[in-house]
This record gives sequence, structure tokens and C-alpha cells, in this order.
Amino acid sequence: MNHALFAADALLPGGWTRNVRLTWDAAGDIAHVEHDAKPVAGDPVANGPLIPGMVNLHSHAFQRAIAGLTEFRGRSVDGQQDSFWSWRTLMYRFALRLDPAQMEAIALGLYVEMIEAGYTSVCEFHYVHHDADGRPYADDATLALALMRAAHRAGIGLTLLPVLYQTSGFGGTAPGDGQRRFIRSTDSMLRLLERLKPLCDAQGARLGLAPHSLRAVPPEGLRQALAGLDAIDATAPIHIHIAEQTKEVDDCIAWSRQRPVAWLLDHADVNARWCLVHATHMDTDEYARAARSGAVAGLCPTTEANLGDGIFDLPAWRAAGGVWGVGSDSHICVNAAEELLMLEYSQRLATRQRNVVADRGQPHVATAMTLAAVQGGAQAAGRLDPGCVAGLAIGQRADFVVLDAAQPALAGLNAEDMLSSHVFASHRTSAIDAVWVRGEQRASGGRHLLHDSAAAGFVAARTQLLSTT
Ligand code: NGQ
Ligand code: ZN
Repeated sequence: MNHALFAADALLPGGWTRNVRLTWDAAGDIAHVEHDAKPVAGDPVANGPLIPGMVNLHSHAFQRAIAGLTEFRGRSVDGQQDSFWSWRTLMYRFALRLDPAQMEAIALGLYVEMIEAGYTSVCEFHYVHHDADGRPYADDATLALALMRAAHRAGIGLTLLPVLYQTSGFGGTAPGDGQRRFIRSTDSMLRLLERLKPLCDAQGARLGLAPHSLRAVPPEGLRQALAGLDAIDATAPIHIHIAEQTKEVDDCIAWSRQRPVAWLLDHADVNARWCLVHATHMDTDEYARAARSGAVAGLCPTTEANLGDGIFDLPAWRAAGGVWGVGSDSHICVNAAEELLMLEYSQRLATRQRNVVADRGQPHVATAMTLAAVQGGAQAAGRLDPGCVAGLAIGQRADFVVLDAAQPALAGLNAEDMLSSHVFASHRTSAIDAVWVRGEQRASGGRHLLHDSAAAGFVAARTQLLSTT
């Protein structure tokens, strides 16, 4: 196997660089990044600009199978207008029917789509643990293993985040019947993590923990779970949904007299291991404090738009030095470039300005956003050290995407305008030519090697699920 690639233009952590020759070792880690190089005989030559692979920092894989199936006005599931909460009722019904084979087929189809759409790693926020009756499977890790197999088969980098889910609301409200597949004691979660740790290590995956939300994990469960996690791996990533909906903020204030992000900052040692997923509704003080904690803001722009969450104040976050990345969450859209597009557009609509997420050092907004989201995504994935996924540099994984310089939206432009056109002016997936993960080429001509079989398996699983209502 040839462990090299030559690109006339590559987006390195410091910016666009001409005539780059990348080489990587047998483990898939970048060994050299030569600038002003020439291709060596036999080197593959990229068909367009080379950009780092994106980390998808928030995924509930099974939800891909209901994407598009909740886009109609329901008969007031929650007695009011359609909302996040009425969507959740529909989503739960679907989650209750899923079996392990379907979970694996849906996740494989999804992870193949992700690679074709520019993601080379995913953080899987995994909360459907038990069988349809809410009983643990004979092997308690059954559904986690299904997700790990899907990631392995697709060849996507994985951070597995088993989810702790214990209550249905603040103040210890008992879980609802629709949540029976998610519920675990803190002890059983720690046993699951202990079982999964060596398996993740063997697969090159990272294991972390996700307290689902402050609604779903009472203070004592949170404290014990975090202490138990530290005993297993004191550097493991920690993700939590927080302040996504104004109802959650109101309920948290009613319970504790504090807003959720303020409560969390006061009651947990929030630091750079943390990813605050959504964090949509913060006050000025919370923006500043949460940014200073070093936690990543896990933004999921297309899902947040789809669910009517609200708009994150990215200028406030960046002004406070906050780190951020993107995730596709409910998978209403599976496309790294499109998350960046939606994020920048939501900021333009809110601020009535243009090129909001650019900065002085990086005036091209698509370039600035790509570099920031790769860095923040790598941190959220718990994969910032050498051998990890923070961009095209020595010691990082050889995870990268080649854009198609012949695509009409890109053809004839310089590299940074090609990336801008990929994000803002193309059909986005169509401008991706090839994708490598860990030094292995997984997609060429825009297609993953498993494209057809993974799509067929996904459709079959969804059809089966929809017929078992
Ligand atoms: C989830 N999704 O865990 O899938 C949630 C819905 C909840 C988003 N927050 C469930 N977007 O929040 O209780
Ligand atoms: Zn989520």
C-alpha cells in the first residue's frame, strides 16, 4: 500500500498551503507534511483541494431512520403546536421498536453516508440500551456492540458515549414508560463502561460518558457517574445535552433557581473534557463562564433548526474564547459542509451581517469554520493528542477529504474559493471526490466502497421497522 498523497492545495492547521505531500505510517498516523513538494513517482495525486476530515460530535444513529417522517402537523401530541416535545413523542415510539440487527444496519447506512459527506469520525451519544420491554439484554452491551461494529465496517473513527438516563424531569421525576429502554442505575452504567473500555481500545475507538441532560440525571447520579468514569479513564470525554429548549431552562429555574448551564458550572468540574451539546439558551454570564471552562459547544445547526430550538449566539461564544464543533444529532441532514452553511446562515439571519464566523486571521468564512470545527470536534471526541484527529499535521490521524476540482461549482477557482463554493454554492456532497480515514481510502468518486450494500441494508431495516407499528 502506498502511504502518500500529493495535493496542489491543502488546508493545514495554519491555512492553505501549496504543493503538499502527505505521508503516513502503517498505523494511519501522519508522518510527514512536506510543503512546496513534488509528487514522487507512484504517489496518488488529489483531484482537488485537500481538507481535514470533520468530526461529527453528536449523533443518535437510530434517528436517521425517522429523518423526514415527522415533517407534518400532528394532532397536538402535547396539546399545543408541534414542537420539540411532540417530535420527541414520535421519536420515542420508533425507538421502542428497534432491534439490534436494525440498529447495526441503520448505523452502517448512516456512517457510510457520513464518510461520503466529509465526516471521518463520529461521537455516538448512545442511549437505547435495553430490549423492547426495557429489560437488559443477556449481554448488556448488545446495542453498543452493534454501533461499534457498524463504525468498524464503515471505517469511521468512533467516540462511543454510553448515556446515563434516570429521570424524566428535574427533581427526580420517575421515567416514563416510553423511556424504558434508556434507564440505568449508575452502577450498571459503570459496569458497562468497564466492559466496553478494552473493546474500544482494541478498535482504536475512544470511550466516554454522556449524562443525557440535567432533566434525566439527578445530582447524585451525576456526581457518582463522573467519579466512576474518572476511575476508569480520567481523560475520557463527557457530553451532556443542555439548555436546548426554553422549557428546560424554565423547569431548571423552577427546580434550582438557576439556569441549567449556570447550575452545571456550579456543581460539576466542567473543563476541556466536556462537550455542552446545544447550549442554545444561555445568558451573558453563562456564555462567558462556559467558554472560559474550556468545554466545547456542540452545535447541531440543522437539527436545531429542524426541532425549533433557537439560535446559539456564536459571536458571544467566540468573543469569550469558546471552542465549538458541529454534529448532525437527529440526522435530518448528514453533511459536514451543510452544518457549516446552516450555522453561518443562522448567524447572518440573527445579526443581519455577513461572514460572521470569519476572523481577521482567516477572512474566508468556510476556511475559518472548517479549521475551528475540526479542532473543536477533535477535542469533543477526546482525540486531541498525537494519533488524533485535529487536522493535517504530523502525529494526527490521516483523515482527510479531497474536493472535486472538476465539479462545476468549483472548477477553475483557487483553493479557498473552492472550499467556499463547496460549502455555500454546490450541492455539497457532490463536490467531494475522495475520503481517507486512518490512511485508508474509504470513498472514491464520491462513493463509499459499501455505498450500495449499506444503503440497501438501511432501507430494509427502516421498511421492517415501519411495518411493525
Ligand atoms: C435525544 N434529542 O436524546 O435524542 C434528544 C431528545 C430528550 C435532542 N435533544 C430526547 N435533540 O431530549 O429528552
Ligand atoms: Zn442529542
